[in-house]
Amino acid sequence: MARAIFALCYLALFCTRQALALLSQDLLDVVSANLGPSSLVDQITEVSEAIDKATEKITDSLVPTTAQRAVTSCLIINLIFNPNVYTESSPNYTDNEDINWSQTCRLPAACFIHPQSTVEVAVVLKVITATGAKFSIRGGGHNPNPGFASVDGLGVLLDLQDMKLMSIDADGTLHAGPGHRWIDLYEFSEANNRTVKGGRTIDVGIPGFLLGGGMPFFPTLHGLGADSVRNYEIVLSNSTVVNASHDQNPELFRALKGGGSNFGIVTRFDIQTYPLIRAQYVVNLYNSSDYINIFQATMKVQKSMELDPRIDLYVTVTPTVVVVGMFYANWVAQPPTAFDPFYQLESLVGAMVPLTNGTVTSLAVDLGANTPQYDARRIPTAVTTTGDVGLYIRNHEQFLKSLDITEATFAANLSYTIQPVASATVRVGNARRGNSLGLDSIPQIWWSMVVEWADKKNDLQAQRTLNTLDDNLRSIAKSRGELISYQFMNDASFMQTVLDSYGSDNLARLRSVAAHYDPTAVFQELQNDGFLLRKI
Ligand SMILES: Cc1cc2nc3c(=O)[nH]c(=O)nc-3n(C[C@H](O)[C@H](O)[C@H](O)COP(=O)(O)OP(=O)(O)OC[C@H]3O[C@@H](n4cnc5c(N)ncnc54)[C@H](O)[C@@H]3O)c2cc1C
Ligand SMILES: *[C@@H]1O[C@H](CO)[C@@H](O)[C@H](O)[C@H]1NC(C)=O
Ligand SMILES: *[C@@H]1O[C@H](CO)[C@@H](O)[C@H](O)[C@H]1NC(C)=O
Ligand SMILES: *[C@@H]1O[C@H](CO)[C@@H](O)[C@H](O)[C@H]1NC(C)=O
Ligand SMILES: *[C@@H]1O[C@H](CO)[C@@H](O)[C@H](O)[C@H]1NC(C)=O
Ligand SMILES: *[C@@H]1O[C@H](CO)[C@@H](O)[C@H](O)[C@H]1NC(C)=O
Ligand SMILES: *[C@@H]1O[C@H](CO)[C@@H](O)[C@H](O)[C@H]1NC(C)=O
Ligand SMILES: *[C@@H]1O[C@H](CO)[C@@H](O)[C@H](O)[C@H]1NC(C)=O
Ligand SMILES: CC(=O)N[C@H]1CO[C@H](CO)[C@@H](O)[C@@H]1O
Repeated sequence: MARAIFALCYLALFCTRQALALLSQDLLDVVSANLGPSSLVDQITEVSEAIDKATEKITDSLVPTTAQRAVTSCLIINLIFNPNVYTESSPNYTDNEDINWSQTCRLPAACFIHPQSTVEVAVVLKVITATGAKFSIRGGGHNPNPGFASVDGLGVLLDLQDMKLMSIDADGTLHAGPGHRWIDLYEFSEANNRTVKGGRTIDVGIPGFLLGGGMPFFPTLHGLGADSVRNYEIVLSNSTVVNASHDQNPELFRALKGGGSNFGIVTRFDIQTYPLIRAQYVVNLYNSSDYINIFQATMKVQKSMELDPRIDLYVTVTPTVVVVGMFYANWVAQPPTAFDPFYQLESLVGAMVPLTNGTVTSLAVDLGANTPQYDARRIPTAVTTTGDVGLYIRNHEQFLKSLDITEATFAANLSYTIQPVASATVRVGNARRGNSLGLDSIPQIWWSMVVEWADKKNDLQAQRTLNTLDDNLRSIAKSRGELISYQFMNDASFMQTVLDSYGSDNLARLRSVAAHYDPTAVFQELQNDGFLLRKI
């Protein structure tokens, strides 16, 4: 639709000229509609002539190129928001490129923009929509899919890292800006004797995690990350700011719980916290050759998760060792007997994290401190199944075959994680007015498979390997009647169609919310990439 309007305007040059000639006035309108500070009004007024002159770069060309749109956007935004805009000539430009977990995402945007407030986001978005520039939004930059929270030199990147806000109400509602990483929220909540449901790695960003559903520690206790969000403050495509909660814009509220970046730019999350969780945890390493016994133990703990919501488990399988995180939401004299199947295994080779009484913060910190950190190109894929030892064994046998083939062709690390999700996790979400994910309340496994490699020339090979791992698990599960269509956005690759996996009813609701709140399809057409409705 946005493109259609631009196309019409190419034909009638006058139309474009008229739309853009008013840009500086439009920007002032955005500031006043959002009660922005007078300093911002002054700043725009001061450079209004330059803004309107800059737009000539677009109005003067019959068919502006993608590059012209990006450059013009950057130029106008720089006029207003310097020094929070970084272009190729800025000394900090490469720092901006490198804020990403996977090397594949370190892309050279035409400019990196760091808005300082919601009204600045609204102004920047107005410039982007007026120039028709391609853009991406970045929170913590942990999504490993290239082009999602990164963009090449033909687009602009909105980096929300400076939008840090943290406060907590007497009722335990935490207000958080999108610029935080989970460690900030963990520490702040715990200083207030509360626990927030966030990522299991301290430097994962708040916005991407929550918009994708969010797998926290102890998911059986209070549901997924998104299920604890009470309100989103969001900038819509026409630069209007609204709240989405179960009282205001309830359909948008539901859509944002798992629907990703299809509806707007979230500028604040209001999150329910819980009385402080005392976490007892251990992370053990087992010899991978003992996989049959390890999977039997896994299945037994999964069954216990249905009975005791304080149990949390993850199992990461690598070619040499299996990493088993066993967490319990209470300090108990002895680890619960539910974990005995693992304690009884003879293949224990050591502890990555020894048995500790701590909190979710210390757990996340200890996990990070003991996980090897190194730069790599990485890509994950998400598969969901019901749980069954036979499936785990058959899948592992295929994994070993893929490993052999890969070893003979290129240097890569393959691994996968079994994340058990108890039926109660889904019930919590449903009780909180639902989310977009389309999950059934049954015990299930969210698999995350990862390929990691170093050399850019192996990108395609890595993708093929990942697809093989994904296909194998899917076909084994399907043949056993154990495949669930759901794909967990936070662990999914760009090759997957996540929103489609939520089921046709949910997809239809997401489409209708997008049509209502983004009638000109800015987030579909101008946004560079993502788990977008346009791709389905
Ligand atoms: C080491 C590691 C550990 C992880 N652990 C977990 C875990 O325990 N549980 C879990 O669920 N996931 C986990 N993940 C996955 C992680 O949650 C996702 O990759 C998530 O997208 C990261 O959030 P971010 O803000 O860092 O993302 P970004 O990469 O910044 O953004 C992700 C997506 O969200 C969009 N976006 C970002 N901010 C906004 C906004 N304000 N408004 C609208 N759209 C926005 C981006 O455009 C992009 O499409 C992990 C990832 C890594 C690399
Ligand atoms: C820019 O570089 C300076 C000096 O190296 C550093 O202090 C600052 O944090 C950097 N800013 C960003 C946004 O990377
Ligand atoms: C948190 O709890 C401890 C122990 O009960 C108490 O001493 C402390 O004052 C509490 N802190 C806050 C911020 O409520
Ligand atoms: C959103 O809700 C907050 C808190 O209730 C309120 O202060 C703010 O004005 C609301 N914003 C809009 C745009 O309605
Ligand atoms: C795992 O067991 C195999 C034999 O089954 C042995 O060769 C290997 O060294 C063991 N690995 C570790 C990490 O203990
Ligand atoms: C954890 O706390 C419990 C209860 O206070 C105690 O009995 C147990 O020994 C502690 N465990 C560890 C590993 O510190
Ligand atoms: C594989 O993992 C090891 C650490 O376990 C790391 O040192 C190595 O660089 C990785 N290899 C690739 C190709 O990423
Ligand atoms: C902005 O978009 C929203 C959602 O489509 C709509 O309700 C609102 O009226 C629009 N505001 C303006 C100023 O056009
Ligand atoms: C700027 C920044 O955060 N860069 C990081 C990108 O990711 C690698 C790997 O985790 C880190 O080493 C960099 O510091």
